[in-house]
Formats: sequence, structure tokens, C-alpha cells
Amino acid sequence: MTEPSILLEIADRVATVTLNRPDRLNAFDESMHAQFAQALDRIELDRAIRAVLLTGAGRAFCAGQDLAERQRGEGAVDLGATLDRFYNPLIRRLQRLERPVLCAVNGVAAGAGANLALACDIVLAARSASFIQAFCKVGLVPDSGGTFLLPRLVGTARAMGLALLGEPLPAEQAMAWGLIWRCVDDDQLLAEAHALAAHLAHQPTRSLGLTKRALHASADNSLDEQLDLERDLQREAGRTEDYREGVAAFLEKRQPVFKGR
Ligand code: T3D
Repeated sequence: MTEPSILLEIADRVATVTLNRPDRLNAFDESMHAQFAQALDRIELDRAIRAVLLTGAGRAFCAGQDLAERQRGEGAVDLGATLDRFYNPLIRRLQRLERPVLCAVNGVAAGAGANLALACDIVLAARSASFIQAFCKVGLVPDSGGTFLLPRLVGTARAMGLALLGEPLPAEQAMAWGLIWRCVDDDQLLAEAHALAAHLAHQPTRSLGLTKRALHASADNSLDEQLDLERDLQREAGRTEDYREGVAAFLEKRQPVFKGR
């Protein structure tokens, strides 16, 4: 039996998704995309899952598109169609998922693999990891949201350098530039990522989901639009059980017990 190329483990309210093609540095082929989509179907439907952790098996996080798959068949593959079919829905689903998505970058993240990591809400990286906008090395354009996220995260000058040169950006530099949340020692990465995911899964995850929606919307909104959006989302958050619990726990000087409702 062939190994699944996506592993999904659900425990203690956290869904851990592991990219599992280590001999190809977890590069994406069609089957891996399909399995990832199935994992997301499951996660989206299961309200008991309150946080998601994405990581890679083996020495790399993800080397982007499996280039061997692009050599097969006759005639040129329509890469616009493959983005429409696979990468764009994946990035949209992760960003729209109203639960925190944590990424533990365990090694090199290249091409769409780098931008997949950056599309997650909180990115931890092993000190030995690096981020490579490898597209320019094979005659392509950054995709999977790279041209949207990079300039917003690190500014146009650094985004241009990363995208036009395709040089590896070490994890520590990525943290210093504000591309990722934190860089940790290699042997601590998974323990820290699981602890953070467990912490998030016990927080008022409805409001974290709404917060995520507000922060994503701010990229395109005026201040007026954003103030209106904050009003609408705060109204929604103010109707949650978790808000009532948070206030009660504060006043009763005890730890809150949030249910994600
Ligand atoms: O096509 C579409 O649908 C459009 C969408 C495109 C999205 C994209 O992601 S385009 C960009 C594709 N990715 C790349 O160009 C990265 C290619 N890989 C590399 O540059 C290097 O492998 C790394 C810098 C990531 C790591 O280098 P290193 O020296 O640590 O490892 P390696 O020796 O190059 O790779 C190890 C093995 O993995 C090797 O196979 P082998 O020789 O042991 O049999 C290598 O061929 C394989 N591998 C690595 N990346 C890919 C890959 N095989 C297929 N596709 C890959 N992307």
C-alpha cells in the first residue's frame, strides 16, 4: 500500500496536517493536493477542531510544485489552470478558515511551499529552515499569494529582492524582517508548535476567527471601512458564549473555560 501524502491527526482539539512526501521534499503533486483538500473538508466540518497545525515530514517543509509531474504528458500544461484548480483554493481555504492555522516550517520552504507557509496565521520555523522564492529559477512568477503577502509583510524592496533573486532567506533573517512570527531551535520546533497549537485551541476561537477575518480585510479597506467591519465583528463576538465566560471569569478572578462558541 502506498503511503498517504497527507497525514491528518486530530487530538485534543488540534488537527495536525503533515505534508508527507519526504523523498520529494514534500513537493505537491495532484494526489497530495487532493488529499490536502479532503483533510480541509474534514477540518471545516468538525467544529470540535479549534486549531490547525501544518508541518512537513523529513528534512524539508515543502519544495513547492513537483517539477517531475510537469515533465509528463504531451504539450504544455496550463499553469493558470493548475493554480485555479489546486493552489488558489488551498490558499483561500486556509485564509478563510475561521480557526487559527499555525505552520511549523521544519526545513526548506521553496516556491509554492514558501508561500503556503506564509499564508498561515502564525509561522514558527526551525533555525535551520529557509524560505526560497524559487519561481524565478525555473522561469515562473511567484504564486500561492506570494506577490500579495511578500510586499505586505516585508515591504516592496525586500519582496523584489526575494522574488527576483530567489536566494534562500534563513529563518532567523525571516524573523528579523517580520516575515514569520518566530524562529526556534530545530529540536524544539515540534514541541513548541504543539504547545502553541494546544494553547490556541483552548482560547475563544470564534473571536480569533473573526480577528483573522478583520486583519485580512484590512489589506484592502480604508480606515472607515475597517472601523465599520470592526463594529460588525465585535457585535458578533459580543454575542458568543466565550465572551460571557471571559467577562465572568475576569470578575470572579478565575481562569476562563472557553468552548469556541
Ligand atoms: O506547476 C504549476 O502548477 C504552477 C505552480 C508552481 C508552484 C511552484 O512551486 S514552482 C517552484 C517549484 N519548486 C522549485 O523550483 C524548487 C525546486 N527544488 C529546489 O530548488 C531544491 O530541491 C531545494 C532548494 C528545495 C532543496 O535543495 P537540496 O539541495 O536540499 O535538495 P535536492 O537535492 O535539490 O532535492 C532532494 C530531492 O528532492 C531530489 O531528488 P533526488 O535527486 O534525491 O532523486 C530533488 O530532485 C527532489 N526535489 C526537490 N524539489 C523538488 C523535487 N522533485 C520534484 N519537484 C520539486 N519541486
